Amino acid sequence: MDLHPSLKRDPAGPDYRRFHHHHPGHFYPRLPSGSLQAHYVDRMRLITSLALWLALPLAALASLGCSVGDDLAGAHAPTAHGVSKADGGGGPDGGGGNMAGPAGAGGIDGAQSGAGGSGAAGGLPSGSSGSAGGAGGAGGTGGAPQGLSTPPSCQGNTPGAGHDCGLAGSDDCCAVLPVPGGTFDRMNDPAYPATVSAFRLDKYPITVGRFRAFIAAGQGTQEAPPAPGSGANPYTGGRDTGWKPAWNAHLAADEAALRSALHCDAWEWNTWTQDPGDAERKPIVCVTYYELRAFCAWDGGFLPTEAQFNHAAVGGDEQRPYPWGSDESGVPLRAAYDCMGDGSPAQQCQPSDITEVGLFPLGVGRWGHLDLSGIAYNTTLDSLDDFFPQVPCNDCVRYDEGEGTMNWSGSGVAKLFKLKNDHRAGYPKTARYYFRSGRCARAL
Ligand SMILES: [Ca+2]
Repeated sequence: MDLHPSLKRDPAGPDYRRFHHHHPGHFYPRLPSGSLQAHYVDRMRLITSLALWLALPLAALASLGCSVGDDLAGAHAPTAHGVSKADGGGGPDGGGGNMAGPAGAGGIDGAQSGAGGSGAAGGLPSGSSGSAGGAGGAGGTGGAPQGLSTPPSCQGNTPGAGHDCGLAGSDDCCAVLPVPGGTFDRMNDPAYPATVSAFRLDKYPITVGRFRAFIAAGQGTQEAPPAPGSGANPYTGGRDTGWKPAWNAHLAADEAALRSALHCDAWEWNTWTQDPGDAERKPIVCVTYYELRAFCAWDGGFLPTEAQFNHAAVGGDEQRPYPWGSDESGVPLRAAYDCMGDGSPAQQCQPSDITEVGLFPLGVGRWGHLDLSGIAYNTTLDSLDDFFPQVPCNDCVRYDEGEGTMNWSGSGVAKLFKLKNDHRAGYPKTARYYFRSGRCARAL
């Protein structure tokens, strides 16, 4: 039986501890995923219990049931598509289970119908917790740029690059939210304390629509590389000095080459389409560390350090196990993971499991950011020359010319443990994966 291409490349599955800086291509056996998924087999029961737990108003409950019902209806259909069984645990990102063949777009309908039913469901975040209420407020930033002008990627107000993101389909895809400075324990481990300065972080991963604007501006290739020194993260004690001309060689030769490269996955787990389509609000995947750096430099930002990203994900001194907190009872409603993002049961893996951004407001982080876990890994600035985080860390970054970089958050096919804020994964900087994306950070 044919395996997913990434399984052929890497039978153990690319993951941290598998990629070693000095032995690129060498991977260790993956960790057993245990029986976590056993807790999530009955989505309807979950939905009911979560709704009761939230004590939602009757109207909101009805709305939720409707939208999820659509998800389920949409998700059952794709199971009829050709599905190739890849051994459990062998999933590209630890996902395992069934890896879908090409096509299988049925689940997308489910996701979109879920979003369509969101007019009322938009109230969900404020009903879940105080911090979630902050996310609702953040949606309001769409109408009024905060201080700085709209990032270049959203100035064209095109699909996925305007005000059509999130569950309600009206949030600013380029929303940027402040993250207060503070001291916290990286990976929720007191052995790795860190202090970060206040900064800003994009609410969402970079969408296909925003990356399309980047390409339309003639960017991202050797024909128009970033200016030397641009895109430097200013919260690294001067260690990140921005774009280096030597990196130009890591960019695609021209636009045609870039467009082709963005179809990195032969099984069509790509989100990029040559023409604008149904995936404009999905995260751009198949991008390299260098392309993400170039994008963020053009868009007025820079890649976050892993300390910055983890700070936002754990909610600083709240030390949340997951971005939303510690609750594990309703995770399928908080993040796209384990191939459930399209509403299907666990491990029914389809390209639709790489969902649009912002469809899981119950997974909101302390400061309003969404998708801090799930859908696709967030690439950070840090190089991978040592597994252990740096100590001490005061706006620290591990920054060199190493081949690997550190990534956080798990993906749409990742097991639950990879969504936790103590999980990070190393991948080569120049590699392209359907489960890796990124988001930009910005100065105050
Ligand atoms: Ca699925």
